[in-house]
Amino acid sequence: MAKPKQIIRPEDITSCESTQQMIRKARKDGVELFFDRAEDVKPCPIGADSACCKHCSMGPCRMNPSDPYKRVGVCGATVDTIVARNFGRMVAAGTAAHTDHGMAMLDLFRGVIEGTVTDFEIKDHMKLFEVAQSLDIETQDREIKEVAIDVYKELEKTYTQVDGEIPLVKRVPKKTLETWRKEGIVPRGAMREIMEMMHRTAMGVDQDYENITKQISRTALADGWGGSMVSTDISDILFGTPSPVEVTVDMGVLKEDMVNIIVHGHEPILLEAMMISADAPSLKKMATDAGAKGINLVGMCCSGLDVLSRHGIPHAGNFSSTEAALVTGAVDAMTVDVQCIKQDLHKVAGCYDTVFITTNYRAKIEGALHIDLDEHDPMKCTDEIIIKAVMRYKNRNLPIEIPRVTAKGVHGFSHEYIKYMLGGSFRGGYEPLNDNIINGRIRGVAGVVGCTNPRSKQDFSHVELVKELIKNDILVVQTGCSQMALAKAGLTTPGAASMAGPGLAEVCETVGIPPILGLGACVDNSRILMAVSEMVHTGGLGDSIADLPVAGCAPEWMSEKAIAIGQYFVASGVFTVFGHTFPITQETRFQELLFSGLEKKGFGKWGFGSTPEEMARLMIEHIDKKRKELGIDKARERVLMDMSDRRSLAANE
Ligand code: NFS
Ligand code: SF4
Repeated sequence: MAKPKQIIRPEDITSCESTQQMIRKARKDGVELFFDRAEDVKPCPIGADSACCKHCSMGPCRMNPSDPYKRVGVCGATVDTIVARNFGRMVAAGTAAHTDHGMAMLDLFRGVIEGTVTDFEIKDHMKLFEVAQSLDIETQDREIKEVAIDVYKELEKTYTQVDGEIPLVKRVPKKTLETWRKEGIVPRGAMREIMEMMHRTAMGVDQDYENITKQISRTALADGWGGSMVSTDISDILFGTPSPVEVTVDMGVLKEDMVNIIVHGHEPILLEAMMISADAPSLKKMATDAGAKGINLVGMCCSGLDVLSRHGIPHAGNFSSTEAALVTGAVDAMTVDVQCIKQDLHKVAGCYDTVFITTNYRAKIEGALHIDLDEHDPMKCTDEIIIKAVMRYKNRNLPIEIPRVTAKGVHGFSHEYIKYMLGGSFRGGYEPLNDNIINGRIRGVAGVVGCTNPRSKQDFSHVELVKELIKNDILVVQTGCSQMALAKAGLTTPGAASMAGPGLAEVCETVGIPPILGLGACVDNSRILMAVSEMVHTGGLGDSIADLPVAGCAPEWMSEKAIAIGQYFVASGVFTVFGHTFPITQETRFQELLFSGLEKKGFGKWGFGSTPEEMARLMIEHIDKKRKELGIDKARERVLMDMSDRRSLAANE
């Protein structure tokens, strides 16, 4: 007799209360979610260790993960070659995703400059001029349009240049750039690097894992300092650089008496256009005529984070909650563009009569309604989406259950704003941050970013890790689904300083900021690169990014994009820890190179932790090691001593 299937408790699947509630509802409704499939579809143990190759039809060839050097592929490829090639292709895919997204932003920018796109404009002139100056483009006494054309031409090289160095490396700290030049890994143009990565990892080409690793770094750097950074800069120029804004998050942002539209995906243009449509008097009237109180636009995943940072649009949740939001039955339309969109959203939407629409020609879903968003007339698409959503509202006939869970928090930090908030408008700069790191109030800075994954309890590692870090006086910067995990947990408020260590709490209270700063979508990890570069340029903390007391982590990652991000942080000099799984065969020379060899060459390195405590420990140890190398470890001991003296004085008073 078949063993009865074990039912896992929702509270063991996710820390997110609203998602737990919706898992229960889905079970009652007989609707399958990806959490269920994560149980049914066990990961292939050989694939999980990346110990197989299917790059040609002499294979697929499986290695022996428990004795990795016992076997080679039919062509003779060793396990090091195989794992390095697989890793390289993940980086190429992740880089392609971010750079193609950046390319779409550049297309839009070009349309705006040429006047073929008329619904958007250059909104942030100051950012345009700053970007221009960082590229050595003359701005003095020049028209906006002239500068914009030059910025466009220069940034296009990020993609198309076949030789030389991508333009944004002008922002990289000198010593870091020297390390790259020495190693021969300064990216030329993203298209070239991705192409070469794919070529070199094909059957019978590059079969030296160290040489492959150089191209892995070069490709990833074309993402971080290329495609992703272009995407952030252009989005800021067109839609405005974010500044702190209070936002409501979690599934309770859906409203039973409104037309609810969720926008999920990655390119900000869809939600920006939706905002314009949702504001059109005729469409608003259509919604109220249908008996609704209005149109309720809500974001999810990175699209949501973009408009949450810029406009304070409410956010319903991260990657693991996208199906769950549909289970509420309250979503009248869900509209998606590219990346991280599960194919079964279409099916789940069907179970609840939600209109599910794809909008990007690159990303269609079989059977789903496609309404193409053309940047030359974006509202044609978004108006139609709203009309369809209103129709669905009018014909609602299924019971609705919206979790009554919301949290408020402050988001929308940028490296520019960090500069301003620390120094005030007259003496904006990173000196106060560096000073507080040097004097030991702040122990270091950590970037906690990345996805959620049904194979890891949703949000749990993000929240526990960040709590541990701030408790240890480490200032945390965040992006992506991780930022949303902390937002839902209510920790992105200035009040969260009470959970921070005494030094960090003091700084946060003085400046009036949370100890956890949300910087936006995953492409906005480029803001973290800019922030760490500013820390180096400001001085006192070494000459390269690798000298800084900083660390990064993606505790619940799932996407190839996360691997590309991890690698560009490592190549830039940051110790980067991943959680729950890592696509590598243990005890191979490739692993040794990634986890320690790279650091000896002046880069960062990878780390792995299976629990949030272990990840925190690795990060804190690294930060302390860097403090010691900088000779600032004693200052922290003094400051902590002072604080405990002050506290015992206060207690005796
Ligand atoms: Ni980043 Fe954003 Fe989320 Fe992961 Fe996907 S939405 S780009 S890849 S899952 S953080
Ligand atoms: Fe096997 Fe080599 Fe072909 Fe890979 S490239 S499948 S290791 S024969």
